[in-house]
Amino acid sequence: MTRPILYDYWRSSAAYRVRIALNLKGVDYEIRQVDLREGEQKGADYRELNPQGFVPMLEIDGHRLTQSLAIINYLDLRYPNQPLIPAAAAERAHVVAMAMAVACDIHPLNNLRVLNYLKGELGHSQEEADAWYAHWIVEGLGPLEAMAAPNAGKFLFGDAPTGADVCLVPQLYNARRFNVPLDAYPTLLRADENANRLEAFAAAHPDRQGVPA
Ligand SMILES: N[C@@H](CCC(=O)N[C@@H](CS)C(=O)NCC(=O)O)C(=O)O
Repeated sequence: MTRPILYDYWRSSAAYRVRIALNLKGVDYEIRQVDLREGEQKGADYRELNPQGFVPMLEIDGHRLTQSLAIINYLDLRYPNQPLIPAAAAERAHVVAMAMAVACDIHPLNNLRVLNYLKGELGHSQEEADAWYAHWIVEGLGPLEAMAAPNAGKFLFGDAPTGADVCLVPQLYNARRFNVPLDAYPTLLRADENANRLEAFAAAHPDRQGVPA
């Protein structure tokens, strides 16, 4: 069987989610870096493969998959060991809602192209872009803390990692990079700490990708 190929960027939080999921599933995969700083994602060659011009993209089983949540869902069905999305309907909806709170409501406001547009075409300063970043993190993490707390254990839902933790950990990594205070989110911090103790999460960390900053 050919090894899956992950089109990745070491600091991309959406790609970081997929690295974690692949590691949790124990999938042996190959990485191809798409250098976002150099704009490789916008080049015709890459756009032909992924019209959205984003990482991650995963080539697997003869498919070319895009969108991190869709990829995680595929992996969960394809490799049923270590389930990332619970089977029971209400639990499933809860875990997916937490994952989407990060992936759909926080991350898109803070990704590279949005920050570049603010600082470029719209002429905002780095300070204003940082304030924008922190604002949307705080707007998103407060409600996520409240959503998670009642059913959290070691992780955001119970005592095993789910897709919600897979989305949380990269988002908190990003928040720390931008010096956003996180003390107000004890449930999120507990899940993050427990997740980072697992090799599947630790090995997916940007600093472990062997790419110089
Ligand atoms: N919703 C997409 C978001 C993917 C995304 O925004 N990827 C970023 C890196 S984290 C990217 O490729 N950005 C390229 C750019 O902004 O030009 C997913 O979850 O996969």
